[in-house]
Amino acid sequence: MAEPIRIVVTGAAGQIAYSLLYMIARGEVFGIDQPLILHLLDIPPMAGVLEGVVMELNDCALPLLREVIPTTDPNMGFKDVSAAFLVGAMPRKEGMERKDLLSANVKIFKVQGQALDKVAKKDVKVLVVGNPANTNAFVCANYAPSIPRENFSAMTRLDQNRATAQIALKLGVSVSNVSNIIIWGNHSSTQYPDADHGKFFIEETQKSVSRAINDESYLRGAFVETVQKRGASVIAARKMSSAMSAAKAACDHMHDWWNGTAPGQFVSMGVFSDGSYNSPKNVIFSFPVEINNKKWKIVEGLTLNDFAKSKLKLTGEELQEERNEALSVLDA
Ligand code: NAX
Repeated sequence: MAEPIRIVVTGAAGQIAYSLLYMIARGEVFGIDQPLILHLLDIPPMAGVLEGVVMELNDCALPLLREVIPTTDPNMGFKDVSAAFLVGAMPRKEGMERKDLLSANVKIFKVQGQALDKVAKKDVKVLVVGNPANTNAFVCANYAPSIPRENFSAMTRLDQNRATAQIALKLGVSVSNVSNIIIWGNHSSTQYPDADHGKFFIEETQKSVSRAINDESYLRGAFVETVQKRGASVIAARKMSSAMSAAKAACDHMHDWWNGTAPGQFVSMGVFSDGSYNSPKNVIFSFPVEINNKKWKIVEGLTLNDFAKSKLKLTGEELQEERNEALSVLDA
């Protein structure tokens, strides 16, 4: 069997991590032949809760799990890790302004970027889940100059999964038959879920999603809104934010990054923008990507209509604003 690799999950005492740790430790991301050492990072007030999580992971008796290391020290949490799930973040509290939330998180992701830079493996793959995910990933990468920028990403896979599930429901097919639904831009309500390039299989024939649905008002209206507001709908119903689905999406994101995408299929990831599709450069923007040998590449050459272009512009502007606010906090 292979040598164990070290994986860190931050926010390890929180609700997403509670599902995520189990999925990772079962082998759903790095494979059923890959032994793991899990690092669980949280903040000092959560040290006791972390102990309980460690007990439960041990009690799962998972064959791949060689060791669990709970810690509240980023330098220990990120030591020699090959992959990092950055889930922990400052939650928005009642009466808190968006600016205050951004400012608190910018500071967290600066510290974590510095620790990654110092002690993680140089080829570490970093997935930021904690919100504002895109801007947090931007900050983290900027404080880890010795790690390539393309190793930092933000999660829009939950949005992609939500969008794919909506399309599958609409078409009355299994979700596994639908692919190439795209999330563009920010993981926020300005994101643009785009089914125009989607494909699905029915009776072993590949078809176009938009041609089969043939309802522009749905694809530009209810579909987009349902996906954009899905997080809020889950909170309204569950009185807690998405956790199981967020954990599954984090696994999907890292799984595809680690193992690659199937020929002709793409997935959405927040990655450093090179200006493709007229997006602003130097922000973490969600694009359709293809992955080979653990390297992602933005899918080029897709045709965007004017509606899509206007949506990309809006979400790009929001990301530039967030980045500039983050930089002003860091400069202060
Ligand atoms: P919880 O509040 O249950 O858990 C967060 C955990 O992070 C807590 O245990 C907290 O102590 C810890 N934490 C805070 N600061 C930390 C630090 N500096 N270092 C290490 N740990 C720290 O939140 P949960 O529901 O698990 O959500 C986690 C984050 O995911 C939130 O920011 C949330 O907004 C974000 N989400 C992002 C999604 C995405 O698609 N990108 C979807 C789901 C989720 O809303």
